[in-house]
Amino acid sequence: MTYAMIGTWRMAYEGLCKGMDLLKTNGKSSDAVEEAIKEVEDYPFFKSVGYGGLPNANGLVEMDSAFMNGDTFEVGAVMGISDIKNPISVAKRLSHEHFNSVMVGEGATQYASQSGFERKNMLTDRAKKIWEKRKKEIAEKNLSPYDGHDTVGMVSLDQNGSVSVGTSTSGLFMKKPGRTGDSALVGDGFYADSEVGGAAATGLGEDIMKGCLCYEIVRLMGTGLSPQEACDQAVYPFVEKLKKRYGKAGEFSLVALNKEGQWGVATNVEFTFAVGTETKEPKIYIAYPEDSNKTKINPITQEWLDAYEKRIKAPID
Ligand code: SD4
Repeated sequence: MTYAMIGTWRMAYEGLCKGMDLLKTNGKSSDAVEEAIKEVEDYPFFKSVGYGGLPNANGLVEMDSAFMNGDTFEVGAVMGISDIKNPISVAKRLSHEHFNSVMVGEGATQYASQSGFERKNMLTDRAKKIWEKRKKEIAEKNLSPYDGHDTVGMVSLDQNGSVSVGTSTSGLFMKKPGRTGDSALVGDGFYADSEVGGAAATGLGEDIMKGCLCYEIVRLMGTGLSPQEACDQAVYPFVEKLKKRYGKAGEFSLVALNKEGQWGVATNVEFTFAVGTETKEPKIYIAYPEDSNKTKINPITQEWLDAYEKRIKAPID
């Protein structure tokens, strides 16, 4: 059996490489997802996931994370958890519970610390500075606060044919305390069925959840569509439908992987992602929406990567 892994955004890459190393040596897809996402959560310069994630409107880093095992349909999720180093590990542990497997807010944080998960102040000085600066700009220039948001989502297939998916995010920048998006809602921000494949989402959760997009992609793959066909068919017509009936559509990007290790992506904005398969080393790509409901995908350029590195580490004045 083959193995493969796909993750949202450029930030997925280093974690995905670790996950692929596990898969190569016959590791489990569930462990690959957890290891990969922990790597992203621990890196302080990604300002939308884990340590270094931007805080909510009150200055608190509230995180959402979920895990799903595609063999058993076990789902675990936390929403609005704070001061915990690796929310993905909490979500994965919760997935083993039949009851109390999805937890929110203080209860989630309390559960995690009582269960021995490492506590950590997730607000870095850098994230605090960005937050303060942005708050000032919003007040002075009447800007919309809701940008600077990216979820890491990983889908992985192991050599035993098991598919797992995980997500982790600090959610929308300047979100109201208590707000949650799609990332920890099963079927919206993630879904996995080992007989078919899995999918994960990033973007404006309030709109992604209107289409249950990850479930829809997996359902379409189950009818025989390739991951790319399923992504295209689930996402682009829904964006159009939303524009027509709701008047607008936020930014969405979705990734999918099937049980053969084939993958696909759909997005209505410029979107980077990382993917590795048994035959192709992990690599970063960039995707764009094209006319006629299709996705255009190119390998990332070194120039893009250099500019990105500079941007995420730029001093905050
Ligand atoms: C949310 N989907 O909280 C997340 C945020 C995100 O790219 O992924 N933005 O709605």
